[in-house]
Amino acid sequence: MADRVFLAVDLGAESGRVISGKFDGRRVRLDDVHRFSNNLVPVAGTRRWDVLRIWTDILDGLAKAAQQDGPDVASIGVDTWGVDYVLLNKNNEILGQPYNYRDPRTKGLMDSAFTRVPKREIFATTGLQFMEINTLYQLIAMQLKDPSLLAQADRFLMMPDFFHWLLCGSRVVEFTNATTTQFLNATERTWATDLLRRFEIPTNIFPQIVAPGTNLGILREEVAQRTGLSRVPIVAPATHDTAAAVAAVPTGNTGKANWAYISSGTWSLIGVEVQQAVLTEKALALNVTNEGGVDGTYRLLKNVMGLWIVQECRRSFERRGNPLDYGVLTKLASEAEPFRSLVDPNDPTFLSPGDMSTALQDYCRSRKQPVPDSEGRLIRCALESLALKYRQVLRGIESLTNEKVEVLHVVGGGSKNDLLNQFTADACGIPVIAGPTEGTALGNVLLQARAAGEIGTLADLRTVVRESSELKTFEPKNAARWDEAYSRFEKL
Ligand code: LFR
Repeated sequence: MADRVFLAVDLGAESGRVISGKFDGRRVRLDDVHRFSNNLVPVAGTRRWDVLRIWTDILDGLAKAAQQDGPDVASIGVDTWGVDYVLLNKNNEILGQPYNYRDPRTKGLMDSAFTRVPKREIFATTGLQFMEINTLYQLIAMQLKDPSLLAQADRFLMMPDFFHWLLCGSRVVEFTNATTTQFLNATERTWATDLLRRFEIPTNIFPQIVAPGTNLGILREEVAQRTGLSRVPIVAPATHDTAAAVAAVPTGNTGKANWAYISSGTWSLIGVEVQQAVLTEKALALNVTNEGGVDGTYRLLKNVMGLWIVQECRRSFERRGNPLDYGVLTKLASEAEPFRSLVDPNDPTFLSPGDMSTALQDYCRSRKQPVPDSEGRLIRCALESLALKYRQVLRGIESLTNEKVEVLHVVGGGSKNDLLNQFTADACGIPVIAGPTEGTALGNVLLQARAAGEIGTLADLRTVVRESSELKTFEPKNAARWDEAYSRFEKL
């Protein structure tokens, strides 16, 4: 029998892909069928996503997949980043041009929101970390700026749900991405309608929430015709990329029970898997988050600014006429002097600065540190600072769970960065297991395979990932130097 093919549409804040996952019952092989860029689009002082361009690329990708694997395609599922949404009116018109979460309209809004509903109450209900990008503040901003759009809205869909709607007409929201909104009740796992009402956000626009693995419908006739695919099922994976990536953490054979993960890409999502959301005062004080995962699990984690800092530095260099690829940048960083200047990667100035290298330099200057004045120095500063931040977050999470993390799995594109992996092992003082680089896509594909009855438990799914991936281990070194750097970092 031919392998069954599950198509994953994996959309990131930098690029999107259509990937075919061929599953033989034991191992899965991924093929990039179509890759396209996806960047925020500046529109008259705002920042948007060009969702129709993304959709066109998805269609092109599906058409290529039809040519390669047509008859074997078993289902299609979409995952994306969190927090962003699309509104439809009752006639299915898209309302407004969907916003990118780095749009400045939510700047400063959190504090005024807390005067209406105290921060502590929002956390006790939703368990979500406070970030300006959260959907809650995006909707509050919309309500302030142009209430007419929300008034016309009939349906709120998260980004992956919107593409599922385009594929099959479903108008539901999948659970994992819904948990990134900061208006999902983490205990009841339903929309936090009381909270929404207190912010005067209409509650009738929020649809049914479905679990990862739900069959959403059949590929629309016109899409089947245009792509050459047959009318295959559309299946929600874990639609939040981080949820899919963590489902695909290759745990199980290290002999170490207490593992943590970093889903490393534009963001670094670092944390542990728990069975229930941790909604304590201490969790609030540490500003950690509880995001929904597969099989009722939660991810207790924190967002760290991640490789966004490096990506944006690269754009700064390019603008200055010095285009360098990531390999070269990492090499320059490896040759630069260690621990020369350190930053807190989560400083709000790094969320969307006009120019990242200037932002890093200003930060160092204002804290009387040597100013990183070359490409190598800037990237070294970013990578060492990320590793130190990981240590800080892990310590915080250990203090919440009372369990010492013994091994750290790094999954996602960022796990290709050997230098950062070594820094991470060194800073955290535990082994780092890097890979798979395709965590999210594997999670997406295998959750579809599971919905098709091909895989049993989450542990079985993780065994498939292990069998299908090349992993690389980094042992910690240079403890004393990193301890010293960490005490400097903590004082920033
Ligand atoms: C990672 C991610 C994070 C989320 C951020 C913004 O791609 O999904 O989990 O906090 O993007 O949506």
